[in-house]
Amino acid sequence: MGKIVVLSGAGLSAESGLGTFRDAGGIWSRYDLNDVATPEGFARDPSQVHAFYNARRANLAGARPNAAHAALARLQAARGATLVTQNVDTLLEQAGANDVLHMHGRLDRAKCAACGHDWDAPLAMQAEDPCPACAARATRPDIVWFGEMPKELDIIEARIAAADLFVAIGTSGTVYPAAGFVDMARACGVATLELNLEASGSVFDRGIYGPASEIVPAWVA
Ligand code: BV8
Repeated sequence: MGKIVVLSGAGLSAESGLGTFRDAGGIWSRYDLNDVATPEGFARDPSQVHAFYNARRANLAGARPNAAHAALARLQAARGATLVTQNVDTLLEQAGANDVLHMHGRLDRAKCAACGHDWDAPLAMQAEDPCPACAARATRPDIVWFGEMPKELDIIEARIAAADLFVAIGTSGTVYPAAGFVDMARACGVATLELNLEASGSVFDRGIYGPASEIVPAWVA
């Protein structure tokens, strides 16, 4: 198994209690993503967006990595795997992983909407918090919202093109450009594998299905 690139989604952290987005009862069934995960929603009502992410930051504070996070940290230590995640939680880091490519940002980081400065987020954040660099009262979560450019795309796409195996774990393959990574891998002749609770509908060479905390350690072993 030469160079491996792993893309993870909310299913990786589901068994740590962080919830997913599009499963029954998921986050998007309780919140309108246009209100809490778009720049327009933030401009309309920054307090509502901060309340949404403050609640998720509090949820994360009580969560622990599960066996799947630990297995991916081991895979990275043993094989130098590139860990890309759509998740904004830090459970992979808490399990010992390094250099995780958070393409949708991170809950533990804040950003100034005025000057772009970013810093470690407090547990509860509000828009009136002054930016440490320019003092503007334009604090926002350092999260990639719909319509915003994902982070680290160049390095992610270069790693996928040069990989021997692309693995997607716990993602519904709904959100682009992440959902298109498997097609890019296949176009580059890279083998593809899906690990999920059930088939997402995207086309992979192979699939292993079951709860991440069981199938990921078994696959990594
Ligand atoms: C952009 C914020 C411009 C963080 C999120 C084509 C190309 C480019 C863009 C688009 C395009 N078509 C449409 C677009 C626009 C849009 C988009 O994709 N819309 C969709 C809805 C159609 N994309 C964007 O706006 C992106 N930006 O386009 O910029 C651009 C881009 C490239 C080049 C030039 C210009 C921005 C996307 C990021 C938006 N931010 N969230 C946050 O609040 O968390 S997206 C949101 O969905 C989350 O970040 C989440 O990570 C992401 C994906 O969801 P999943 O992780 O897959 O979770 P989901 O609930 O859907 O599925 C869970 C899965 O787990 C299921 O498969 C389930 O079976 C499985 N599971 C459950 N339990 C378990 C399990 N598996 C294993 N074990 C278990 N126990």
